[in-house]
Amino acid sequence: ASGHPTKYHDGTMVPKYSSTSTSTGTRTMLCRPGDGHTRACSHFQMGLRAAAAGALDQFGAASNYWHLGDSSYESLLSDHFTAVTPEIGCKWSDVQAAPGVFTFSECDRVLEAAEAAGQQFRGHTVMWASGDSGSAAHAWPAWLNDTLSAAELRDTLKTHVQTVVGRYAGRQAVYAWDVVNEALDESGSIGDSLWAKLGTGEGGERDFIDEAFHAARLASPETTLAYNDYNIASMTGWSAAKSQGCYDLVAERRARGVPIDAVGMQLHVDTEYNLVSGVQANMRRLGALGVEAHVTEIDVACAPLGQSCADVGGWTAAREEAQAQVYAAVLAACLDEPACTSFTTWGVTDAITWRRDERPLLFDEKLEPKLAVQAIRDTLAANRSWVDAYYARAEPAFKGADGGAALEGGEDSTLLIVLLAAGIPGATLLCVGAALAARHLLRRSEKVRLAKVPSTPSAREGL
Ligand code: 9MR
Repeated sequence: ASGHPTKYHDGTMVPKYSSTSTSTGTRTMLCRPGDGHTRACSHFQMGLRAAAAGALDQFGAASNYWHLGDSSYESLLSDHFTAVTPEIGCKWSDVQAAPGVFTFSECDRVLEAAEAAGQQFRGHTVMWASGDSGSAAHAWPAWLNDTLSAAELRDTLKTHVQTVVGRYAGRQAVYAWDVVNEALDESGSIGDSLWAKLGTGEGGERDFIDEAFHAARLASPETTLAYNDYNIASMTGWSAAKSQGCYDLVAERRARGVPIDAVGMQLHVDTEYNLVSGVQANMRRLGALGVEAHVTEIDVACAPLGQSCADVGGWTAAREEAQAQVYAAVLAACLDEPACTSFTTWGVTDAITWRRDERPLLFDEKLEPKLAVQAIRDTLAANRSWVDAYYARAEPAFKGADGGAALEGGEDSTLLIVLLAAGIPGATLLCVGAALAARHLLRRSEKVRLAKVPSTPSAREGL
């Protein structure tokens, strides 16, 4: 696109995608009914947007304002997604790079493009809790440091939240804000950060999380307010402790009247991810708390974080298929849980992503659809073959007779995973048998479904 930077913040080059020639000129092939069939077109016939519209409140993608104005990129965004989240542009360092000086042009640009395309918008992210992760460095202006006293920090936080959330209050397209991002450490405790200066919330004083959510609610009473984090999605397996910490953080604060409406599960995962049943169980327990679960940043890399495709034997057909299965399984979990209303991928194309060597998104570097597009289309159309394949491959113990993804309890899977990890074959077999028998009984009994959680706070209060 004309005018967009050629380098990322870290100095690496912004990759270029190339367009496919069609009879209508040079434009990336977007398949619609009646188009001539190429490899890409045989994957799908029309945009995912229409298929997703009735199934979810939002089927979104992170949008990068650098690339707005590029017609191929914009077409992909608007043909396939009902909502966007600004990947950059609305973060602290973007909107208040200098103390008291607010600049909203980049954030506005993403919102205005979404409005023009008839899409919804998720504000991301009002504040970043920890300053220690690599990506957070970009979102954390240098002036926000511990030379500020506790009182100054509290004022700074309240002013920032109210100014940012307040600016967009009443804009129809804005369905939610990620108010606090990444406050928990891997053990599930609130991590160490500058904000600790505001106290721990004991003795009636508000900690930074309380303060941020109260300020956001005050600024925009109708917006759904979310706590957003990574490694909190599954309540089983290696993320169980952090997921529990997130649940406790939300439950305890809601009990005190802190307005947290939703939990954003980032879901930066890879093709070997095998905890989707635990994600679904977590969505259910959050729903029981009256909280929405949003899949906010899913991407499924070919390799674990820090590795590239080359490190794991290259990008193969099997990888692409496994990727499609993981997308389908998480989407199915979301579709099956009334608490899960929103599903957002962290970008659109492998050409524009923070995991540039790992091919994590739905469209490839030439903006052509990958198998994951077909998997999502099929799953939205209630064809669960990709989901069945995921469970058969990644979580065989939980593959139901109908291939469904439902897991009726988290505890037994945690035990199973522990036993598997401990390598106790006899106990594992017994446990698999018990889990299958329990599933059979549960499936026969009447399933109590949660009432659909309304999407606006006022509607929720009316319940
Ligand atoms: O993908 C985003 C990348 O382009 C930015 O440089 C970085 C810092 O602003 O943030 C990345 O997005 C992060 C998101 O805001 C929060 N969750 C983790 C995402 C990946 O690091």
